[in-house]
Amino acid sequence: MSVDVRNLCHNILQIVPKQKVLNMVEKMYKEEILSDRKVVLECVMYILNSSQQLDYHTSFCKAGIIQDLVWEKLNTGHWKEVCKGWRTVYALVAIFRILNVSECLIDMIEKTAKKTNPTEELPFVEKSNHDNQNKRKIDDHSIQENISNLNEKIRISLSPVLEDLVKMADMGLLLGAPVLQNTLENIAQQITEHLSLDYKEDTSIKHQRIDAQDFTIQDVEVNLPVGCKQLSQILRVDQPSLEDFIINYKSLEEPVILTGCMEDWPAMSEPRKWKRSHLVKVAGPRTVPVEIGRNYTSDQWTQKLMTVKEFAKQFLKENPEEIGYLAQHQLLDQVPSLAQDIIIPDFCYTGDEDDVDMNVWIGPKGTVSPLHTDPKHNVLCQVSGSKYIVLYPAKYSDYLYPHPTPLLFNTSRIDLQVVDTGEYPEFMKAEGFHMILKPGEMLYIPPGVWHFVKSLEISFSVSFWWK
Ligand SMILES: O=C(O)CCC(=O)C(=O)O
Repeated sequence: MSVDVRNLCHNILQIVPKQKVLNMVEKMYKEEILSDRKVVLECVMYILNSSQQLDYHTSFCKAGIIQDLVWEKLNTGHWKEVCKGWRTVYALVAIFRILNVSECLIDMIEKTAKKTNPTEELPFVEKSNHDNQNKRKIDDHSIQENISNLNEKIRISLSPVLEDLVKMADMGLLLGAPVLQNTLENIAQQITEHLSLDYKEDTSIKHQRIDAQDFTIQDVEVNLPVGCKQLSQILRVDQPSLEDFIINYKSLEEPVILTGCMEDWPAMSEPRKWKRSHLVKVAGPRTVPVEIGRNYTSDQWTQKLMTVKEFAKQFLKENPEEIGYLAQHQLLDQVPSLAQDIIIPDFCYTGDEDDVDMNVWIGPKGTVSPLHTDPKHNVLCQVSGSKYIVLYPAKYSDYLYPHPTPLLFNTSRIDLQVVDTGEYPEFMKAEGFHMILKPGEMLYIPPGVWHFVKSLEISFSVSFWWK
């Protein structure tokens, strides 16, 4: 059902009333002992208290100055040493600014509806030819009706403003501390759902191939130098029972490909099939961290924050200029409507804890996760596109030359695509496996098992880690 912009803004104001934000800031102010944060909190209180007197633009800009100042605090020194207090202030100011814009939009829509020519007066709205053709006199006695007409007209043109609000909420979520019970999550989700109603596929970019190509292992396998052990194929089992899985694979820490276990995932078939257009529709305005570069061990590797829409446009195509990987990101927690497309496999509930870490791995052909290990059980589920994967059992760790640095201790120094046996001679003793993981297949990777993963085409995967 279509929600108009004014209703949407009212909903946002109901998620968290301004007074609640003010109460929290006042409480923090009373308890704060650090003098510079006390000054910042005092400024936030001033803006919140005087927001009735200040015009929207002034209070939005003043709050922006404070947010920039706090941003500096968040970006000084190591992230893990950033004080939680600054992160809380950052999130609170983000909420305030979103509420401020929502109030402004409501005011603008209501005032404009009373005027003769609505679009003439809209401060944020670019007038389109279509709007100009549709000029008509607004009857002062039916403001409500005019508001809905107006809403219809400005829905699309206000989209950039609403997208900015989602960005503000996501930045508050990514950099801020959790405050006021999922307020920022709820705001971002509501606006994203609203925007998805107007989603139109971007036809300027070639459509991605939806059907997975039929690769053979000979076409895509890594070329190991003479003297190295041949890679073996890995077993595929169709819909094993939980008992079978536990006895024959999990308890023996044996990797295995599990087939036929994802058939009921909404993400595997229309209308919720995971592909570029669905991702952009459901999560387009959300801000996510994207890994840019060959892989995370290379010198040119970097991370950038961008919206899902920007990521899809720049990287989810057949020949992107560079590789961008939305890797190991908890997108399903960030965008709950996307989580409805997947079903957590029962295998994940065979451990000591019910907590399951879900990460998405989305990128074009050529993304590489270098040979590394993780400490938890994992089922890597391939939703769309195929991946080439090499595994080495944990017992060969000494032959795989882990990096000596604490940050990369779980990653091998060996680049499987160009193995240098002169530098890493012990590698020749390691016996591994390889496979092509196809859409609809899950790979069980036991803890400590080394894995190298390369996408063969545009690929969407989800990993589930559990203890
Ligand atoms: O798919 C990838 O690129 C890597 C997946 C991975 O490393 C994992 O699931 O632990």
